[in-house]
Amino acid sequence: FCSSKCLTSTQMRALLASSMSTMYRSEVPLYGQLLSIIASINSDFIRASPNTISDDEISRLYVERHGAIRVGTAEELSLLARIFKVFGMHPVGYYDLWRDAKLPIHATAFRPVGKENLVKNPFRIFCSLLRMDCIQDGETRGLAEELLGKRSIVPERCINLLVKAEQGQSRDGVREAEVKVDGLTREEALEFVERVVDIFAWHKDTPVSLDEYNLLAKTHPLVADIVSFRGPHINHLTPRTLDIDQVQRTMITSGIDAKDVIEGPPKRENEVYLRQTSFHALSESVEFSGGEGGLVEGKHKARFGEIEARGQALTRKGAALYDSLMDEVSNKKREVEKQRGAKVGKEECVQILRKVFEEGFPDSKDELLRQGLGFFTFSIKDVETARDMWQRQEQDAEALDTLADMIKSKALDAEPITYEDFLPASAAGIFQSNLPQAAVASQQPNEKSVGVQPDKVKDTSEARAMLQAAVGGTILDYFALYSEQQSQSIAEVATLLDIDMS
Ligand code: OOG
Ligand code: NI
Repeated sequence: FCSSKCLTSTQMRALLASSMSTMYRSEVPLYGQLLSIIASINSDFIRASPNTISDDEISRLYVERHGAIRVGTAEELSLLARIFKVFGMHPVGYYDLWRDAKLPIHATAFRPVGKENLVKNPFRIFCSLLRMDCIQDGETRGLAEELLGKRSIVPERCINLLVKAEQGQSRDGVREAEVKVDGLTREEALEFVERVVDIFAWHKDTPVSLDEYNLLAKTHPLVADIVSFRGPHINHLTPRTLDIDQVQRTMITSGIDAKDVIEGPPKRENEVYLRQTSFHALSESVEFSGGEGGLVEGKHKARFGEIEARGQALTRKGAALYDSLMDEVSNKKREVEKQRGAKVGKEECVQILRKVFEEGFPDSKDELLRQGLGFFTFSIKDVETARDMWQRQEQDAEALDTLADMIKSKALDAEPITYEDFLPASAAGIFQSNLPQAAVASQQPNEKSVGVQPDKVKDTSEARAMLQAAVGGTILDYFALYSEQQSQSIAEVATLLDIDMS
């Protein structure tokens, strides 16, 4: 009924991202300071090397952000999955952080799918779900279940608007751009965005007492963060930077309490995957219930600011190579520490990482393509040469080699596909660097001190099935999405050259 005046899911996503950013800047002023550091470093970078960044990248530079939230129950996650769908954000990827880092959660990321949607606004939310199966302490579990059972994170008005929006959703449109949210009038859509942002606001008052909070936190600080509050407050937002190494240095020289090292791969000529760093979670005052005047002052640490730099998406083969090199880095560090009997310093960590990747991971477009390590899209530069080379290729030639040869001969151009997802090990590093030290120590086999001592932990496929059911039945596989994008690009080139390249 709302014809041209209703909003598209992309427009709503853009509004969501910018309203969240405004809210977070006022809640966490240090995040605002981080944004201005990034803006000036990005400008310096563009001025110094104006041709290294594409027009698409420039146009989405200041909207490229992600945020993270943590929810307590499958029901909460289900509601949020329905809400994010209205914004064109779909669950992609499964992250088992218990398996990977002994954190009592698992996660998916809600994000736009399809090139056009990503170019227009790539905002995504990393969403963790508490895993009761990872909490052995009965008292903690009981309290957590009671608190979560009592709260409702989405107010009734917001649910009504959601239902209206869903009634207008006639088709799935996961990859389509310009999906109109025609169940809502323009006014209702704007109100919906505002009410959705409210779900993620910070509430300094909590219905739990200090003793209850301490019980939850002793089991695991993440449990306390997830169940003690009225809602799933946004715990960080992440703008993009063109020079993450410079941001890291500037944070340190500006006296910001930054993370020790940048997560992810080292700096490369052809950037791959995702590099991230952050300032540590702030200690914020909280009003616990109880006490004389009805409340007790205390502290809680959860909210921080993060920066990301995205590179090329890796194929399964590239991802396996990345993982094995990361294992090598850990082994090398451990070896050095054992020999020396002391921890390796930040600088040395960076050196080890750089060396292992220099030796083990190709850093030229040609090799990344030829060895099938990274995903690309292709465009034609010289039709005649391209057609000629394709037709002359040997019967049993590898398609990737042919493409690489065509690029060498300037018949084709290849553009790396940007990685739009998350890295389990980096996510674990980000979580851990923002937890109190006692909990970090628990990553070692001795977990007794924090009380997360599961005996009935679900295995990854069981846990995944549970999360998948909660988000509506499908978690998209990001390898499949990138691979689809690459194949589609090859098919388009083939059509233009009027040959069959499949
Ligand atoms: C999420 C941490 C993961 C990332 O960028 O890897 C994450 C959280 O702290 O809730 O956001
Ligand atoms: Ni993050």
